[in-house]
Amino acid sequence: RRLLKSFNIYEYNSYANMLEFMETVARRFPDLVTLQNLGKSYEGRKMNLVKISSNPNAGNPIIFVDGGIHGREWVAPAMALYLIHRLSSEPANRRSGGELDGVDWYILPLVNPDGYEYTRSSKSNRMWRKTRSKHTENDCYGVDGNRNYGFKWGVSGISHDPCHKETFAGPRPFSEPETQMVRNVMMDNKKNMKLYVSLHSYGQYLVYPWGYTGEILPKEWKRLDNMARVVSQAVVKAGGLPFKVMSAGKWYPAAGGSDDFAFGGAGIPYSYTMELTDGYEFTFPESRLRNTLPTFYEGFKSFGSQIKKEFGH
Ligand code: ING
Ligand code: ZN
Repeated sequence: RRLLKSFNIYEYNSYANMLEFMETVARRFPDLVTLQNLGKSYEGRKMNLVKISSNPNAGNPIIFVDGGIHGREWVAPAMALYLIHRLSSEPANRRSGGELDGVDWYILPLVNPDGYEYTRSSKSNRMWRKTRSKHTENDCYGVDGNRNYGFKWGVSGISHDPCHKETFAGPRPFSEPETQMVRNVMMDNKKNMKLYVSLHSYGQYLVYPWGYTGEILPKEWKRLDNMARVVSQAVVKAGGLPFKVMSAGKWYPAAGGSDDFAFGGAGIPYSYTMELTDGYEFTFPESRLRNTLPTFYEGFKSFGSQIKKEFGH
């Protein structure tokens, strides 16, 4: 049954539709879903964190998933919304052994709503990646949100030129309200937060710290690698493509990413960047969402059961 007349979970929705969807889910499942207003994006769009928990006072391990820090990567917020939809709407999830049994899910589906809406406007640029902030007198806009986090900020894979269209790291770490909000969610919940996953596209990679260098790995790299491989197998079993699993910096080094901050700055023990889909670059066809999003959901179920096994009580 459709939650909203104008809403289809297998479409690329507008920011306004996403906000309405979140509010509708929270209203329909008030004992399960709560919204935390984190503040506003640079252009003033409301940012809601969706918390899904069947027992919010139990001190369960928390899984934090965000998506859409890069405007053009449309499949990322679509997947985050689909995750909200599946987790909240299936009564079996609440029962023993279900996805919500002993694990809490915090989901921020669209970290960069300004950039996303910019890519949706016919007058602008479908390939926009950055935020839409302005830090100079000239006509250049935006910061790469995934170069703006304050862990080893600026040491690799970045530009200091505000006019650089892809990887301007910002005038300083956490210059953007959007990255500040994600940092605050991590820091405010670091005691129980055990897993962070940032959704991007494209390439079908599942990568872990460090991103700032390909020369060294965290001493815990093997357990990061193992968890990712189990997730990849679950996606394959559901009919999806396998993930290429490695450290982000071995793929290509870039500093100031959210996954490095989660792991090295906030001390979250498992942290990943997940690059969804392959073969279509940033324009994954809307018609393929219906068959593809469920395969990724099986990956998140695997994350959930692995986190529960290691940290649940
Ligand atoms: N990819 C990430 C990026 O921000 C990444 C992946 C992050 C690689 C950090 C290495 C280090 O470039 C996309 N799709 O944005
Ligand atoms: Zn990205």
